[in-house]
Amino acid sequence: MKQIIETAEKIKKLKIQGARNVAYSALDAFGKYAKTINPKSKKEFFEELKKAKKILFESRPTEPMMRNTLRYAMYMSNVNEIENVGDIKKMLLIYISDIKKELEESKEKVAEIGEKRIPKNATIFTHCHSSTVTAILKKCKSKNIKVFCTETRPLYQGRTTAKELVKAGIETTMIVDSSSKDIIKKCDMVLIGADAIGLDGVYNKIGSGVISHFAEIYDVPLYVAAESWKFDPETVKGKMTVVEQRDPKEVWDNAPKNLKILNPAFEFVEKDEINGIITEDGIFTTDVIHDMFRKNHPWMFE
Ligand code: RUB
Repeated sequence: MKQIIETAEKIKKLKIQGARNVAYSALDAFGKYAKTINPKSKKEFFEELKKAKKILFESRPTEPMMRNTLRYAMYMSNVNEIENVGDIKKMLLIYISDIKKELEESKEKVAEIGEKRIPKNATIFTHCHSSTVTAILKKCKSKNIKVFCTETRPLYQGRTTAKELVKAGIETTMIVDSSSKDIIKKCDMVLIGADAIGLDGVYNKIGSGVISHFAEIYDVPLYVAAESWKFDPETVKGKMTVVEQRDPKEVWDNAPKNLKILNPAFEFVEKDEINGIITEDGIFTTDVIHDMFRKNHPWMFE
């Protein structure tokens, strides 16, 4: 279980961040763990995997992409008549590698679709670090776009975005999170990623809810770049998406005793403030996205 615990720790401490990177690492650790165990039966094998899955699930509660990919790998390798543990193991590893390939391909599809939505010479506002968003923006290099990115307090993931875009030769300006309002007003589009897609909107890095309010007020279109793997099927079954609360020390390490600090990692973006979710299957409004997921990914709702 060592590699599972270590990976969960890295995810928890944000050494691995962003929904997609979290899903990749969890899948890798899951596969490596499956290789090392020697259970006597199919039942025992899946019981061991369930324990590993639980540790990874608990590392960050607002990450349905990770949960969906692990769920899918387990579901697909279990839903058959095969009893031989070695064969099931092989099958699980093939599914894991296929899912990783699919995540790469779907990111590329989102990037191709998203690129078409961005006009030439546009000024784009983004927040935090989303590898899906940066994949779209990098494809727009020849369109002479300009990007404003937030620093993203308290852990500054915006610096990862800034580094990536500057390296790609895109004119990028970093702003402090609290100066977002006046900058959004000047932009042609807000483009953010998502950690979770629910029935009523999406969850993304804290600050996204304020950004989306101002985009709405100033009539700046807001798009979310996120694949279907990020849909949280639990929301259909009645649960609310859980917003991860992070260590107050990230905000102020030596804070005065008795000071209360709140440090939620994510924030809800209401569906009415989203012009479209850019997925691998096309751009959808939040009203139809649930039906689309149900049609294209029925296993999610099993
Ligand atoms: C990252 C964040 C990203 C989404 C999407 O938060 O909010 O916008 O995870 O990322 P954190 P991607 O740094 O807390 O993980 O598009 O790469 O899946």
